[in-house]
Amino acid sequence: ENVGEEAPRPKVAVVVFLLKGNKLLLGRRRSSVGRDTFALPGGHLEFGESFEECAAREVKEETGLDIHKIEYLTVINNVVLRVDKPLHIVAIFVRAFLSDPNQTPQNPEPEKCEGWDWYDWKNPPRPLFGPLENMSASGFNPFPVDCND
Ligand code: 8DG
Ligand code: MG
Ligand code: MG
Repeated sequence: ENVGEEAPRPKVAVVVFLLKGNKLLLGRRRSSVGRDTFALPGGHLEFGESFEECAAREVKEETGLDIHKIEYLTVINNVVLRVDKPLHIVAIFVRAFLSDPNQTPQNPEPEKCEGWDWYDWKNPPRPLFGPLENMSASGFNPFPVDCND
């Protein structure tokens, strides 16, 4: 039973709604999970990391951008029991803002993403990454009450 292979375990990811005015940053994925769908920057929590550290590190690695005012929003339990590649990811969603509003997104991981741009959350590019489409459909609003126009 399970010789030479670990039983699958849940992973933790931190995903970032990076807000700029009334827009947010999305990029079309090239990774195998969710290929060709528009998703937020984010990735897996490393051992010993805080959620804020993970958010800032993943955004920097994936977009070159520096963020601040990182705030917890919600958590989602993602279970996809595919026979070939079962996936269970606990995704922590945060929001954040640009430390320097003049910075523009780069694409340092072109094998993982087609590139980043600012989009309207009320009229997002589609297809959205599955978990994100669910949040959109449920009316989830990542914007603080004071910038809701
Ligand atoms: P890493 O090797 O850099 O640590 O990880 P990654 O390759 O950047 O991981 P990822 O797939 O981008 O993100 C981890 C998981 O987070 C992803 O498989 C599922 C979950 N997730 C959501 N929604 C979103 C989203 O909108 N964007 C991203 N990037 N991940 C999301 O549930
Ligand atoms: Mg990453
Ligand atoms: Mg990622």
